[in-house]
Amino acid sequence: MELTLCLIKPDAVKRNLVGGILFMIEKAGLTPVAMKMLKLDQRLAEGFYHVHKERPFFGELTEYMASGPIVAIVLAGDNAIKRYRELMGATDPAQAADGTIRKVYAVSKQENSVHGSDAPETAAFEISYFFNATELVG
Ligand code: 3AN
Repeated sequence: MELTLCLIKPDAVKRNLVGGILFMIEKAGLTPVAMKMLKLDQRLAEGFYHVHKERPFFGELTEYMASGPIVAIVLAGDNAIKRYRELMGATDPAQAADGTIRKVYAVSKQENSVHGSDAPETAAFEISYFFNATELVG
């Protein structure tokens, strides 16, 4: 059993896609064990994406992530990190495979509807960024 962090990003929350995205996640056999809606401020968005701080799109990315409510979800399952990354699809929706969340819902490379941890170390950091151990259930 592995845990990973999913964020439903502002573009998707604004377009009422929380249920549609959760439907795809649950149908793929990944199980939510913690969930909350929140609105990041600029500082929290920058802390979350600190690994990208040298990238040219860092300012735009963090502004966008603080532009509206998001939903943070901890997903559990065997091999959850890799399985959820596959379900999300490529960063650029134009490159995303059929049946992936980004192929179905994402608007652009930036407004790409969902985030997923990419390795066990990042999953541990990202889950603890939003949740206390006592908030993980199931
Ligand atoms: P992924 O979310 O697929 O792991 P990363 O980690 O390379 O992608 O990028 C983190 C986030 O930064 C992406 N989800 C996307 O919102 C944004 N991003 C990545 N590449 C670009 C880009 N070229 N232009 C604008 N935003 C980008």
